[in-house]
Amino acid sequence: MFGVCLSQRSLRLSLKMRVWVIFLLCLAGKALAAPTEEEPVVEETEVGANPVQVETGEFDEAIEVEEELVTETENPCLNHHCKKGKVCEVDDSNTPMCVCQDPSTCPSSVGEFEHVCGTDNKTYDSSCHFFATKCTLEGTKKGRKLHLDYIGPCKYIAPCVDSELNEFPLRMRDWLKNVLVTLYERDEDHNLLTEKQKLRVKKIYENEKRLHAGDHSLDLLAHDFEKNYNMYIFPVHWQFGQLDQHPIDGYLSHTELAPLRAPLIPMEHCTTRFFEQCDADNDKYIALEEWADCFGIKEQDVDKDLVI
Ligand SMILES: *[C@@H]1O[C@H](CO)[C@@H](O)[C@H](O)[C@H]1NC(C)=O
Ligand SMILES: [Ca+2]
Ligand SMILES: [Ca+2]
Repeated sequence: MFGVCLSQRSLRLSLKMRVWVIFLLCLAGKALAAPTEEEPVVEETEVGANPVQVETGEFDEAIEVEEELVTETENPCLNHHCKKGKVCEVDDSNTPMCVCQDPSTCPSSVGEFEHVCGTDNKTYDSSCHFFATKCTLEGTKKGRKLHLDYIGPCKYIAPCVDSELNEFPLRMRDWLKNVLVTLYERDEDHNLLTEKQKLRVKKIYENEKRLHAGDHSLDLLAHDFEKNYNMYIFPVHWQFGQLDQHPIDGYLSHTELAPLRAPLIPMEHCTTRFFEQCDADNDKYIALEEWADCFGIKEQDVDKDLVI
């Protein structure tokens, strides 16, 4: 996706003002060094990169990779891609096919940060172990219901009460805006943003009234949203566009939302509830209109053309 590595620091989304270090992520490579609770990797910016840019492929369990047949003589598996949890094997007639990966063949995890928690509230050693296990349940009801819930070992997640639920979008919006500004600042020729996007962010970046990144109180965040409402419209749309990829249809599925949800849940215990209530009509998809509404964007400001 992007040809750069973004190392990132504190995503100050947490309720208790804890500083959460997120990832040192290399988007070009497949490295996902994950959250630790130690003090962070020193970084020049305050803002975290967007978890959405964390290797999106990590979560696209439901995305079927086409099992293309390639006329390779030597190794038919060479160009035969399988979706997560499967590996390629050749049958008697040398035809490649995707079969469930044996979890014991997954690289062993080097630390807790590689663990993932499934919706069955079971901890898996790594996402490889998770998807391999899910594959073995394919076709069963249990398999259909099993998703990767979040990154890290399963833990107790406190219930999200109403007052906390209302705080979530305040921090999230602020954070999205800051992520965009950071991408803009760093984007000389890295193509982190398209030209169109850059123009949009430039307006925010150059606005003197902009609330700069920092540890702001919820009151200030709320006040800023009222005062500088227009600055938040694009970031909310942009995030939607980042997620709406498989397919690009104006709706977010559970799987499309996963790259944002999965790293966020262990830090923000209202994540699950927030995105559940975003799906106002309960059809299991979050439409752009629902998404915008969730983040306090007025109906008349929802604009498909901003999702670019
Ligand atoms: C999930 O597992 C964790 C750790 O084993 C436990 O503390 C937590 O209470 C469980 N959550 C639920 C909803 O059962
Ligand atoms: Ca979609
Ligand atoms: Ca919906």
